[in-house]
Amino acid sequence: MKRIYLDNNATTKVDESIVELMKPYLSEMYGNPNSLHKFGSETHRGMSKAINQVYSAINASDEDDIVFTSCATESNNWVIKSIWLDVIQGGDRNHIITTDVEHPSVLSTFKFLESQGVQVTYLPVNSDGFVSAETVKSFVTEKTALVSVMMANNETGVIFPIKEIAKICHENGTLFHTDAVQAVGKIPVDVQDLDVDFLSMSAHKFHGPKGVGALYIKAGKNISPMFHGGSQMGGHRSGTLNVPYIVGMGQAIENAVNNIPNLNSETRRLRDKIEDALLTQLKDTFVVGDKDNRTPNTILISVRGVEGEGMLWDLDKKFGIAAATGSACASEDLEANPVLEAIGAEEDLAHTAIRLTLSRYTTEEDADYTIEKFIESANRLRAISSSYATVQAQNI
Ligand code: C6P
Repeated sequence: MKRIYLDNNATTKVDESIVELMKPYLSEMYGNPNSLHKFGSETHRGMSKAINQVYSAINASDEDDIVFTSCATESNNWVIKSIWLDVIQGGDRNHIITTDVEHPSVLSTFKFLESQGVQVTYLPVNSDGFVSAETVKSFVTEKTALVSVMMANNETGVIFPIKEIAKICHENGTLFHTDAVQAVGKIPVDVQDLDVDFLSMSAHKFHGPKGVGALYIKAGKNISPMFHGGSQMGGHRSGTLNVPYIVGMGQAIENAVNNIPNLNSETRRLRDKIEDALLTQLKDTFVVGDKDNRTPNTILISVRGVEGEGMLWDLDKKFGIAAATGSACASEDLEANPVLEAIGAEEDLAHTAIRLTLSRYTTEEDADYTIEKFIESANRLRAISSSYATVQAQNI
């Protein structure tokens, strides 16, 4: 059976060249980069190169900080909880803002702070899954310590107006963080132009290894460390550095940024091909978000009358196509898709989401096969769906 991987927003295949680059750092080059001997200096060189690669990929300035973490979940938790410690506790700003559609690593952290007495505003999205800068503006006050809005949504790919939101925050003396996990390596990210204070990213979303991420910290915006200890990463995050993974992340981000034009032409063409074919050949379907305002690899499609989990099972077991019903970390709970809920879809419809996410490795043949099998599967499941029979009866 064929195996087609269309779950690239959950994680990506590690580039072969990255695996090769990491290998020596897992065998003969094992020195601690903070050691003063030759073993240390050779791994230190690899580390420094990786830091420079991350700086250039997001156009950070020399005075800014890039701190490697274990993943974006850590980066998000760290920045949000540190602002609580540093700014909110004991200060006169006790309000924070995020959106209804953030990744759980942001939403759950906001929920935790809410349980600790912080006032939280969860911004609604419109029917396109979009949050406008005006919406943010209407909720920011002189009491707002932090706004955290993702750069691109992991379920829909919808891109949020980060530059405008950062400007509104700064006019009010509010700090701004963006979770750019699904943006880095897919669309240009220039931290100086966006003028964000903090930005999270994760290597495994752009063909790097899992278990390594980073937090960008704008010059002068210091936050308390989450891990206290040695002086690694300038004391921002103590603990011996994971050199092989950091080296892998550095090269992966450089490769991904160089590939952005190709992703936005070739991968986007294949994405649009699949999307257009499904929308025209299957009745009662819709895709969330304006095509021109989405990351080029992402489709979140609702197929009325078809349970997302049933469709996933069919695609995977019968046809070897790996898709998702949404975020991988919420895949075991069989809950409705949170983005479809946030855009106001009724209960039945909110269970019909399928996320198809492509990568630079997706081929024309993969796209054609997916179109054929997706339609076959949707039609078969609809034929045995009582809820779709009701929809059809209403349409007569
Ligand atoms: N989203 C998805 O299926 P980690 O794995 O901790 O490095 O990244 C977490 C994370 C944070 N923010 C966003 C926007 C994300 O998409 C993710 C990971 C995957 O959508 C797995 S849950």
